[in-house]
Amino acid sequence: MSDPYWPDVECIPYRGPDCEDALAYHYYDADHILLGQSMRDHLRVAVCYWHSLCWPGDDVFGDGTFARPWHGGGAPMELAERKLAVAFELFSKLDVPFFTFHDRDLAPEGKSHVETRTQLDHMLELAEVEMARTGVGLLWGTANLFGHPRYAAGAATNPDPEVFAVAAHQVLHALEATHRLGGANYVLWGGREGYDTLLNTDMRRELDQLGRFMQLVVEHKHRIGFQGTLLIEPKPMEPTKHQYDFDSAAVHAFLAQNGLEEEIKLNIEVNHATLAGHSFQHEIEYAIANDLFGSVDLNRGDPQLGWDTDQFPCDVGEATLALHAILRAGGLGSGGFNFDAKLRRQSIAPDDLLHAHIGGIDTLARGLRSAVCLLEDGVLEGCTLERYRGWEAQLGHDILSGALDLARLADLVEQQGLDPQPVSGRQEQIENQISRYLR
Ligand code: XUL
Ligand code: CO
Repeated sequence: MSDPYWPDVECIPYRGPDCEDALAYHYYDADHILLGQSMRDHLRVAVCYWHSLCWPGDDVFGDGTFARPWHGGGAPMELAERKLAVAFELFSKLDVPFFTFHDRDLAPEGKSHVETRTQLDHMLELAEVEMARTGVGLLWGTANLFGHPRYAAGAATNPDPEVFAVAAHQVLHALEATHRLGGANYVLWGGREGYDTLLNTDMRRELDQLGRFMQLVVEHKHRIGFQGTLLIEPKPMEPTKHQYDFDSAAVHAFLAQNGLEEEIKLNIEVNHATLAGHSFQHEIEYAIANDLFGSVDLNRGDPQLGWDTDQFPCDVGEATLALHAILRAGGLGSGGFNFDAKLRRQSIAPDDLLHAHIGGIDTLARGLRSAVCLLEDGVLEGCTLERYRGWEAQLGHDILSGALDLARLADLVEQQGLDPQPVSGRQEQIENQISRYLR
């Protein structure tokens, strides 16, 4: 057992909004019941392994700034074991129910495929012990199909079928690892499934390869009896110029084309929505409207920077609207809220990692409290129902049921002298109302 990284910190308690202690939750009261369910079960918070434990704080211009003791000064597997101990110290001190990981976060790649698999197996054994000891569960696992140079031209969409095969080997083991740890979901993020230039890209071929890859994953999921949900995480670009999983709508079309709509749902990330030119709420609403909602990565971007800054969330209004939509649709199901979020490079003190998560989780908790109040008072339901009321009457029914064709509809307009009048959309009034509900 290595030394604790935060020796002076106990489990972060809930202290309420008036407490001055920064190492406490001010809004996230895990056992507090809202709409018949605890905040813990409503939010299903997860901490991610890769940014919080693995990332050294480097960027395209500079080296790592964090100097974590488990990042150097030992053999790779020894460091992986130290990292695992700190990871579970972090998860349990934050009192979160879940974590998320890529295969390579847990165990480094070995000199051969067999060694890689053996190393992952060893770390899974240790992770099982830590999960049993702390009660922390796995929200989802995934495979890193973008870091290794072999994936520079994509994994499933690579022009070389041998790369496809190696990616398949990797996903098989990451999926089985997720199954072994009792994961609630398995995520596929197509970080390099796209192109840098169209000049040498056969788009049709690459999309077919991606479709085949997903079918293989679905088949294997059923073969091993994994009950979790498969999720694709849309992102429009970065690292490549264009990624095929551009946004929820693009993934929807891809799933429909490959007969996978019943098999794969979506993991929606706030800043991926922004990068695609949408709001987070749009992506959530699109997924729900098409029965594709799965889970959320809650990290945000920066309004001035056009890349994926992966910042911890701090916008209560945004969290409120997302939670309102999710609650109205029946809740998260097997999904959760994952903090796929990075500290800023200057946040080098060990407790910065705690403050970042506390702030993010409290933002989410405030969003939940506000969304529950909005729902209980039916604020948005009321005005939305009113807006579409005409569709409940005879004309609306006849249009949608197919009772009227285009010609009969046109006749009816003349016969009845229809003269619909514009009505106010009342946007500002609704915005004011929402702002009064923010807790
Ligand atoms: C990258 C991203 C990934 C996925 C998992 O932008 O969000 O970390 O969440 O591979
Ligand atoms: Co993500």
